[in-house]
Amino acid sequence: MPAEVEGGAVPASSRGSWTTFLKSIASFNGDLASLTAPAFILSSQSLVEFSAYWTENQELWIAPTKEPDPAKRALLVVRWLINTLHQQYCSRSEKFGNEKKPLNPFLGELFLGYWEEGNLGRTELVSEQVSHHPPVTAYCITNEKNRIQLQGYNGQKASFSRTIHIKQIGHSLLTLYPPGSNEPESYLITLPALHIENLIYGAPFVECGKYTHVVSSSGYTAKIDYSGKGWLSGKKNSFTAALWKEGEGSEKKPLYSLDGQWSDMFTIKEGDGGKRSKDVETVKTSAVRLSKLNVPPIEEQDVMESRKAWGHVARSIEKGDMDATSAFKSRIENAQRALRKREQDENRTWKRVFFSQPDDEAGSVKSGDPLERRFNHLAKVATAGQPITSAWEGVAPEKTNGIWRYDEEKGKKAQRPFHSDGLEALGETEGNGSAAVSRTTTTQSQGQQPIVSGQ
Ligand code: HC3
Repeated sequence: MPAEVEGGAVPASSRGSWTTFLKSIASFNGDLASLTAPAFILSSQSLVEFSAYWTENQELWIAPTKEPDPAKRALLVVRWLINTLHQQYCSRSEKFGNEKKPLNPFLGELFLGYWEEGNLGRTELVSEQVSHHPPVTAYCITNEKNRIQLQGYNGQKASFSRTIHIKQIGHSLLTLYPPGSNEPESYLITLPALHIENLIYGAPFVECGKYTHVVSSSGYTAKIDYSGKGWLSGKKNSFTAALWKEGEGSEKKPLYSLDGQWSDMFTIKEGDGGKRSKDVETVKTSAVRLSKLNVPPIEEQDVMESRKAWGHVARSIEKGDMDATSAFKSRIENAQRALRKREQDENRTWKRVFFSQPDDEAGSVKSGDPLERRFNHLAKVATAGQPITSAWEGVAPEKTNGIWRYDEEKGKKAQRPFHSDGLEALGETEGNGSAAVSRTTTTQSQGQQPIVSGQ
């Protein structure tokens, strides 16, 4: 069957279940976790792993730390970010449009790893599911050698109108030190809206919508505007972007303009990108060198670490055994429900291993910390001077169960086993222990150290 007819890209044996799935999403409640998708569209990877996509392009991520000129440095940040979109939103489905439904992380799920590249040094990744209702993932990625850190958190709110639309709630904060400086520079990065394209044909891919703001404490601001393929014209994953200095330029009078496809090629030009603008660089995002993330071997992982915890489920999905998939998933879900009930009865809450909310007494993050002060300033620029109310989805605490920050004190203390009741949290007992997923690699990584204390 040609791919352009309804369900045309779906294996013949699954077309019925695809039609049923399409009907069910027309009335779903906005909670992505509640979508029951057919077996062939299930991924064995949990969303908690997606945090790694931010900096698989290690060289591009670290490049701004070597650039003394603040405008060029801000441009390098934007160049890294646009390349990151390729990893985040299409690296899983580039060829055939087969974006799958990831596993929904359970509260406390962890994904830890590191990249280590010759002279780039070691970059540690910590990703933790900090909230289940609503689902929120927090992450922190640090390279101490180059004094750069990216941290953030995100949740998703979905709705249906002709296709699945996803609002991303949360933000990311990049902090680095310009060469030779001890003054940190931060960049607030807002998250784009998303929608799923090609759903009807059974070959889904992600398209970005609306815009992303990048606001720097050095005074530079960038806006990336997304567009996609329309009925008659346009190319998928298209964008235009402008970078300017607040008070000296504007979106219409930028220092640099960028345009192209974030999944393919884009061009950086000086000025407004008009005919007389000089090309600075053309970048092919799919050709960018990616670094390999090292994840501890399964036998060294804690029970709450993603690939260990989902081992049975992942293998059942890979084998196409739906009964086993549901049974193993239910075991985790039931154990989680029982644990939440017990916590409620005992008037206690789940302890997050690496992240805290500002001023939470169980953590060391304070709303007066320098990073929080820089964040508040940048958020005001991003919201055009409006007070940062909960209406702004870059922060909306009631939709993400709070604001989440990497807690350096917790990070220093964190070590396996991360929770005394980890086995119970997953419904694991002697004899039904967890199993490995095949995607394993090298040695152990620990909690992160601060790149510079007090930032
Ligand atoms: C929408 C999405 C889940 C969320 C994924 C997020 C927003 C997670 C945070 C990362 O930093 C960026 C990111 C990338 C991809 C997003 C996923 C794409 C598809 C998935 C849906 C829940 C799947 C919908 C089901 C189906 C069958 C259409 O694929």
